[in-house]
Amino acid sequence: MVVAPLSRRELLAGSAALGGAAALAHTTVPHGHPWGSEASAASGEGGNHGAAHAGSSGHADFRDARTVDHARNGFDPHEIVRDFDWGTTRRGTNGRVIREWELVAVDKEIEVAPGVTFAAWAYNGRIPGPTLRCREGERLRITFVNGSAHPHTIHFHGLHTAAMDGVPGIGAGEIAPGGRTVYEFDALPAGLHLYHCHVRPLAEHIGKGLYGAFIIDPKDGRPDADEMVMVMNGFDTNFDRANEFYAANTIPFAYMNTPIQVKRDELVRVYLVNILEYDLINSFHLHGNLFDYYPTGTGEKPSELTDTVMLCQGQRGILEWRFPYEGKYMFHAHQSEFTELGWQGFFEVPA
Ligand SMILES: [Cu+2]
Repeated sequence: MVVAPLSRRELLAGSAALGGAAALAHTTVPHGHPWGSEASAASGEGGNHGAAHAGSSGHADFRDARTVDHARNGFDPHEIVRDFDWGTTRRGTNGRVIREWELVAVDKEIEVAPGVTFAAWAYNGRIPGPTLRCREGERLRITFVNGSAHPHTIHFHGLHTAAMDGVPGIGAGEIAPGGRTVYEFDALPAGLHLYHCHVRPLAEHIGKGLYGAFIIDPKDGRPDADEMVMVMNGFDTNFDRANEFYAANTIPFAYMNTPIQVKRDELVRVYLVNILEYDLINSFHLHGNLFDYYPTGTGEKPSELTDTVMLCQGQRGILEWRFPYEGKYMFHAHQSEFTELGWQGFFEVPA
């Protein structure tokens, strides 16, 4: 399919003369946002935006309120947000826990916005890949199987030997299509880390979806909380090295369409990772509240009580707070462009 050279700013501004996939993308890009109708005026299409502006309902969405078919994708951001993969464990001869996972890289078409499919590369068929979770001091074994038509690796953040670093030319290096390797190291240090493919061109191998969160719990654990993982990402659907869509956990507006339910006064803990390609920074902003922020999750004391953090690619941190009042509270990137192209959602606190 021939794709018109359409920039995301042109997408935002609106353009009637485009054909093919670009026009399809255009119809799905939101022209409304929760705060008013400025975007409508900017688009030059008057009030012709249907559901996006209907009744100023406080809802941002795709045109005609269409949604992505999560079942067809094989994953749902509402499940991913609370899905932690503890793998399987057994005891080594010295009694130490050995924790194991298998990650398979696949080429897979994913509907990243209603009617917009993207030729993704994905670990275990989902973006982000599984949120790998373990305890400090365990021995970890990750079997990597390359079921993709391209060479890939898994590069983990954290402490390990050079041979286990998952980069080209060192240790097993690039894993060819059909190949496999085992990455093995100790779970150190406790904190919030991540993993991603490290094959060149790096922007393509990350931008196509090969990444996930990697959590090492402290030996004594953390206080009980309603825990979630949010991997901030985006998709360059017209290959101009700029993103057309932004999200936490892949699908734009997913948590606007269906807010994340949380309990009043309960501790909420969000493991936040930024893996966004093509943009220098990303951010997380919470409405009606402030959170304790633990950079990289490695310290016992928060660095800050705030309502906004910014992260460059690969940066991550743990956020903790409680909602003292009922209601719907927005969270989103505080770059307005990212917000309007999908990276926003709601927490809903029932009475
Ligand atoms: Cu790769």
